[in-house]
Formats: sequence, C-alpha cells, structure tokens
Amino acid sequence: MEYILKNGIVYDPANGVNGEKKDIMFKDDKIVDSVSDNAKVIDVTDKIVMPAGVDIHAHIAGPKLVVGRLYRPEDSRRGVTQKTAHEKGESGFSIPSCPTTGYRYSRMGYGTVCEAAMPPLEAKHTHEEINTIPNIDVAPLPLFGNNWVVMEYAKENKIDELAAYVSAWLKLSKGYGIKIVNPCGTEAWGWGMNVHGYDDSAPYFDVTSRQVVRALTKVNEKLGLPHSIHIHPNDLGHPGNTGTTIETLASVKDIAKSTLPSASIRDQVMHCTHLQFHSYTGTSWKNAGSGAPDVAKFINHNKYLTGDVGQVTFDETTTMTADGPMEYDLYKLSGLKWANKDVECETGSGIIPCIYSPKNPVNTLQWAVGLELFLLINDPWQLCLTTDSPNGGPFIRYPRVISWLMSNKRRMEMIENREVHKWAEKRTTLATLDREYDFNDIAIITRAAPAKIDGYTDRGALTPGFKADIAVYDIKPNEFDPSRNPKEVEKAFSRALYTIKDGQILVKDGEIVQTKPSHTIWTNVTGLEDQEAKVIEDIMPFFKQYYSVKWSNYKVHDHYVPNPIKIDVP
Ligand code: MFN
Ligand code: ZN
Ligand code: ZN
Repeated sequence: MEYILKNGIVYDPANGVNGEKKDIMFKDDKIVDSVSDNAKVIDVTDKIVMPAGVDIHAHIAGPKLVVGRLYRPEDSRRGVTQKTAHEKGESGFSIPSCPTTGYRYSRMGYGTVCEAAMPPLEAKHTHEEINTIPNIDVAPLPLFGNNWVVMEYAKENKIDELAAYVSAWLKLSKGYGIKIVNPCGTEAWGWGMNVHGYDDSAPYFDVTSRQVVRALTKVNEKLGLPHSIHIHPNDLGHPGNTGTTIETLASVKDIAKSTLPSASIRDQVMHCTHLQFHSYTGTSWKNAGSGAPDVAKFINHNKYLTGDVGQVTFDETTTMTADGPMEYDLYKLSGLKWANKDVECETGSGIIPCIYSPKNPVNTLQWAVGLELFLLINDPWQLCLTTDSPNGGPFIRYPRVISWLMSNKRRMEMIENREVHKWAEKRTTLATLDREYDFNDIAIITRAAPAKIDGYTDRGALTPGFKADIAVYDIKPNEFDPSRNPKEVEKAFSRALYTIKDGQILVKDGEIVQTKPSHTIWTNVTGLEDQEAKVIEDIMPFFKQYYSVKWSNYKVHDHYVPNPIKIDVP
C-alpha cells in the first residue's frame, strides 16, 4: 500500500527539517522518497508531522507492574472503558493493563518504548507481558548492576569474561542493552543496608559501585552495543545526592566510545536516567534545594553524557524500582502500603504509591528541579522527555510536560498564583528561566534524541528506508502560539490526528482504529560464542548452588518473542 501525507509542516530533526511544508510518503512499512500515482492521499495541510515518539525510559511490563496492579485495585479502577470494535476495555491510571499501555502510547503518537528494568530471572514473564502490549515496539533492558556474577568479575577487573557474560545474558534474556540500578545498593538491601557513595561497596562482595559501573561501561563499548550503559545512579531521592550523581557522570570520562559500526549512531558512553531524582542539595528534606544547575552544567560540558528527566507531574502514582532500599525510605516517610521483592542473585525491587501534591514543598521542589534540568541543559540532543513512568507520573502526562516546556507564561502563572508551593520559587532557579521549547526542540526530546541515544537505525526520523512510524498532531504551528495556549498543546499531543506504525494507520482523530502486535527489540552479539560457552561452564557450579531454578528453565526461548527485531552486533 502506498500513501502520501500531503502538505504537513514537518519536524524531522535528524534530517535537519525544522517546520518545512513537505509531503511524506510511505510504501508498506517503510518511508520512501516517491510513490506512484495510485498512492492514497492523506491531507494534513499545515498540521504538525513528526516521526513517531520514542520513549527511552518507562516501566511498562514485568513482575513489578503485576504486583502494582494486584495491590492497587484503586488504581486499576481508574480509567476504565468498555470494549470497542478495535480495543479491549482499558483499565488503570499509573499501572494500566498491558493492552491499555499500548493504546495510550499509540494515541499520543508514540511507536517505541524502552522497558527500563528487566530482571533476567524474570525475563520470560516480562516478555509474556510485552506480547500483550499492542501497537508499540518494546526494547527491554536487563538489569546487571547488582548481579553476583557481574560483581565478581568487576572486582577482579575481568573485562573479557564480563563481556562474554553480558553478551550471553542478552541472548538468554532477549534483552536490548545494559541497565544498572543503584549498583551494589540493591544487593546491600538484601542485608537491610544501602550504599550512598559511589565508592561504597556491597557487603561480602568487596566491590564498589564505581568498579561495577566502569567495568560494565568498558564491556558495553568493547561489545559495541547500539545503546550505551543506562544507569540509575546511587542515592536516588535523597537530599544531597548531587555529588554522587556528578561523580558517577564523571567516572567514565576516560572510557572511549566503541569504534564499531554498531555503536556509531550514538555519541554518549553513559545515559543517566531520571536525573531529576538525582539532583538535590541539602542534608535533609527540611533544607533541601536544587542541584539541577550543577548537574546541567556538568552535562553541558561533557558530550559523552545523555540523560532523561523523570519529571514529576503532581499525580497520585505508583512508584516501582529495582532500587529496593529507596522504596523502603519512601515507606518510612509516607507509611503507605509497600511491597518489596528479592530476585535471587540478580536484583530486587520495591513498589509504593506516591501522592505528589503541588501543595507539598518537597514535591514542588522535585517538579521545579525537573523543569530546571529541561531548561538548563542547552543541547536538546543530550536530553529526553520522561516521567520515569510511573515513578514521577504516568506517561499519559507527557503532553502536559510538553505544554510546560513550551510556555514560560504557564510556568510563571503556576508559581505566581501559588498553584504550586513557594519552594519552587524560593529554592530553585525556575522562576528566572524564560527559555521556551519550540516544536523542533519537542521533536528532538521526544523522538529524534531518544532514538539516537538508544542506538536505533530504523526509526526516530523520516528517512527513506526507515520504518513508516509517523505522528500527525492537530496543531497548525504557523498560526499558533504554544506559549499562550498550553491547554491546546496538551490536548493535541494527547490525541494524535494520526499515528502510523509500520505503515499502518493505528490512530485517527485521537481514537484507536486498528491494533497490531508489538515487536520486541533485542541485541544479538555474534562472534563470542566460544567465550560465552566458557563463561557459562565456569559459572555453572555457582548457578546450581545459588539459583532455585534449573538452568533449562532459565533461558527465554524463541517462542517467548514471537515478533523479534533482532539487532545483530558483529
Ligand atoms: C526512580 O523510583 C524512582 O522517588 C523514583 O516526601 C521514585 O513531610 C521511585 O515528612 C520523594 N517533608 C519535609 O521534610 C519537608 C520539610 C517540612 C517540614 O517538616 O518542616 N517543611 C515544610 O512542610 C515547609 C513548610 C514551611 C515552608 O517553607 O513553606 C517530608 C515530610 C518527602 C519529604 C517528606 N520526601 C520524598 C520525596 C523522593 C523520591 C518522592 C519520590 C521519590 C520515587 N526509579 O512562614 C513561613 O514561611 C512558613 C514556612 C512553612 C512552615 O513552616 O509552615 C526507577 O526506576
Ligand atoms: Zn530507575
Ligand atoms: Zn525508571
């Protein structure tokens, strides 16, 4: 089937197209540069056309989500809709059902989401969930930062063995890249402890967070993985954590990016996630302030770094993270119902509701710190829009965050009318920042940059040969002032005029008109088969002694991933 999207105003930052009136053509599932006279015309005259959105960091599938749904029926009762001709019924707000997740991303014009935390031991389950999410492609990141084998190899600086281990485990779990959460800290939580500093070690392992992160960064670049390491640093959510954050960012400066072609699309060697939760000053919540200016300055000076924000959106949400000890801290603060889980030999997790209120000084500080990061990090290619869904708020709030970024007027109104607590003004620089994003900047932080940082070479741009993943929004940018119309901005980005995925129209006028199965994107390192076999043989006594599952049940078999996009890394 051939289509021509006619006369749209196109924002395609990867190709340097900034608001040009242009036709975009696609044939079957790919963008093309010409079509025949038989092509079906879709008139989008003067409306915004962008590549489909790419989310670099969200929690959408896996055991944490299931626990959240089970123990928060009050969340599952929100957002309930009846079954329609095209959709199963929806349910849930911060932890929607799997089909709901697909519909809602699709309605916002998104096509790809990185599931940011998959324990290898629970990878089968995670893939089963991914398979029930329609319309979006999902790239799951296996967790490596508290894995016992990783910690042992990192301690001994056995980079070759660790590389073989990582490449074997990407295959075993069908994972996309290396995720690190609170390195050594989640392991310490097994003993009721945490690590706060970057040079603290995990009990009984005698290895520091710094050693683990550096070893995994070297491995990532040695293997030439398309994405860099993706790190949630130590000390999340604690006043005074800015120092640990900057130490973490600084610690990989001397590690060169891989020269392999598989890594050539990206510039960074470290992607640091939900920076907002890592940018606080002070010694307690009473005297806490913003570390955003320091973190932003560091990122502005160092092109080897990228990040996403983890913006707080003032919602009642459910937080969930492999950072088990941090969730216990939140439980001590809020007293809300709390779930905790150990994943033997690999990681852990905690889950707890969080009610972010604009009347709460600390939550307002968090909101303002997130916006400061957006406004103080100069190069939008180094930053991605996230709420760390659902941790700072659910992903359906992205359009609201976009409206805040495009309107200084709206931000000042919130501060001056005391819609938010006065800490936003007193404890951060937000009220002094008048930068406003334009539509091109928005296209960068929601699709072009995350695609590049994730290392995708088939999406995030409207390049001929790329996937026909396209979003059209009901705004005429040449006749519209986003600064003065934040509500309209939010509405338009919430309900795409068209969402096209793999050349199929899935959303029209903000409604789902079709669903399709998702693809799972995973990385297949080739050429290390002998080393992988050797590492598996070496660790087998450990596996048999410490894991309670059999090796034969551990691997994610091919049938768990019925629609793979396998990225071969030679
Ligand atoms: C990432 O996974 C990931 O992370 C992320 O809530 C997450 O109330 C999960 O106990 C948080 N508040 C304070 O201590 C504030 C001080 C308070 C006080 O007690 O004094 N001050 C005020 O109320 C101010 C009043 C005066 C004024 O100045 O206006 C704490 C409390 C809190 C703090 C609670 N912290 C947690 C935040 C962290 C991480 C949430 C979520 C997090 C989720 N993932 O005259 C005058 O001016 C009067 C002044 C006022 C007065 O005194 O009245 C994964 O993958
Ligand atoms: Zn995290
Ligand atoms: Zn996260």
